[in-house]
Amino acid sequence: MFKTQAKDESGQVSTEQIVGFFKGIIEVESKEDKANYKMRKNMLIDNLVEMVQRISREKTGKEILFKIEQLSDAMERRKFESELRKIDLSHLNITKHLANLESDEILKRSLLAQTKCIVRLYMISAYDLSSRDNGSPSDPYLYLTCNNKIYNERSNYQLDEANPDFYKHYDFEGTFPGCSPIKIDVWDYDDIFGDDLIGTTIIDLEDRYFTMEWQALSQKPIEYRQLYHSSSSLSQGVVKCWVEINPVSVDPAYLTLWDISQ
Ligand SMILES: [Ca+2]
Repeated sequence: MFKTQAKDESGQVSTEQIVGFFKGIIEVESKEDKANYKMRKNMLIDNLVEMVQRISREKTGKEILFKIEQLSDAMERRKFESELRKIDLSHLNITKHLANLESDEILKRSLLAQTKCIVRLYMISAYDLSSRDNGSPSDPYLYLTCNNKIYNERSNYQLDEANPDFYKHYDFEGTFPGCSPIKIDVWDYDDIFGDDLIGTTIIDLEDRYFTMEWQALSQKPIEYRQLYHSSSSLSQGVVKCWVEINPVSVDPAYLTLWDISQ
């Protein structure tokens, strides 16, 4: 590890090496501001919860079993949402508002816990793929990697197609924090001269997992992602896809497996 030596700015011999990068949150604030913020936040949460419980009492005669601390748990969040549906409040995005208000605490808890998740990537289509063949469009296929798991769709390449449809989903396992990004490579199939990479896009999963606003979305947004190749600064095409991340502890009954097959 310390075999190589280099001189630093002061001319001293240094054996320092970069062996990794730190990713984290740094809070700078005054004690007073923090106390005020906490008080205001708790008041908003209490009011919101009280409103929900009042409506629940009126509609069903009982309160919803719910604790704000449970919002960091994806399973509990879904249970709470299904209770809100029963009293016709699902359209108000209450879970999302509560999760936003409580996001600092939820984030702290989820950063301290190791959560094993299923990462589900829905690949819809790609378009405007640049050609890697002389005089004809590429013959594209997907090559997907995440945490050492690989999906190689080489045998499903699509002949002369700059705008291929995929309509398939792919599951990966990952533990948060620490999950690697998903790497989406689109390759051009070529039996004679060898396959060529058309382009790559990388989806950061931790950014999504640790963003409460993203977590609270029951339908994750479709992403249009540009593909890039090291040989050019220009986009080599676009893939259309979306990602879902759910703890393995979540009961599949609470998860929707979207049917995107044609
Ligand atoms: Ca080809």
